[in-house]
Amino acid sequence: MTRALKLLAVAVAALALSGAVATAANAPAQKTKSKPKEVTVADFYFGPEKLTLKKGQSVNWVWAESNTYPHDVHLKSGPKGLKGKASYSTKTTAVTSAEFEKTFTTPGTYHFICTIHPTLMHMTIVVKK
Ligand SMILES: [Cu+2]
Repeated sequence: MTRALKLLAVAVAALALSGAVATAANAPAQKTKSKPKEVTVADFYFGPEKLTLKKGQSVNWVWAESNTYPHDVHLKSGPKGLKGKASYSTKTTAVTSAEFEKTFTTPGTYHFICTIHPTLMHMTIVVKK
């Protein structure tokens, strides 16, 4: 093995080690919070179109990299007395490279649309008590 190769091997080993340490340090935090459910925002659908959550679970909308049109996530209707309604909608549209995460703490039925393609892109989220 040449000197340069040896140095490279040491650097790779160090990187792998630091990665392992970081993963171990993050593990307890991941246990306390359940992973968000992922919804794909694509031309021209939300996938899946229906989700059932437990109170306190989160949804992460992820814009597909294959998109060629802009989309948003907009709360059309939610449970009665829902507070902070505006926080359930994105403020802008995006084509790709975007995510929107929201935690649901109020039980009930939520209807979401893309305001640009409301007849094609709609989804329902039911939050159980
Ligand atoms: Cu759209």
